[in-house]
Amino acid sequence: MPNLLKGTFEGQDLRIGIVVSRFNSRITEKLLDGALDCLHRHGVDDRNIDVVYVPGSFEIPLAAQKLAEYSDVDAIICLGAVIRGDTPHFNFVASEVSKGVARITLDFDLPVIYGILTTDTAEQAQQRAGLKQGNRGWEAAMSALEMCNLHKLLKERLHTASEKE
Ligand code: INI
Repeated sequence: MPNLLKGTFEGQDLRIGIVVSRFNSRITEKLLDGALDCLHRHGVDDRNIDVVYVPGSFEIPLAAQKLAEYSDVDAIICLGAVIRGDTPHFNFVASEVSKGVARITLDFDLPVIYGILTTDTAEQAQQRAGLKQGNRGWEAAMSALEMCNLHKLLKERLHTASEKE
């Protein structure tokens, strides 16, 4: 039987940062509601949650980077909605935000969760923000909880392993 390393979903004692875009706020507020509901249900205290608003998804990486650099959060959840029908530069905004989030998570060795919807229509985004297709904010919060706990576990294991050498 191999050693299984899995993150739990326990939220007690975790500190979480959330960066949420105001662009398409009717959708992103639903994502935020979903994320907060998930964190509360898993034991994260409101005093340990910082919510940072930015104008649009393009600005999410800068705010996430500041949280990663200057706060003591265990994970950051990024929430936004980029809708193809709304913008001729859909590909540009979607690609910049995904590159930014991917860079920060590795540069800061911190779970930074991509909870940004990229859809063709507002209707598709609504479906993924609490209607038929679940709530991407809730799912992003679940990923944050799991990755926080896995990250801590891996750090402990690798630290212990390196001490033995
Ligand atoms: N920002 C979004 O989060 N979603 C969009 O669909 C969107 N559209 O359609 O343009 C959008 N644009 C704003 C962008 O993120 C920046 O805030 C803006 O360009 C200022 O830098």
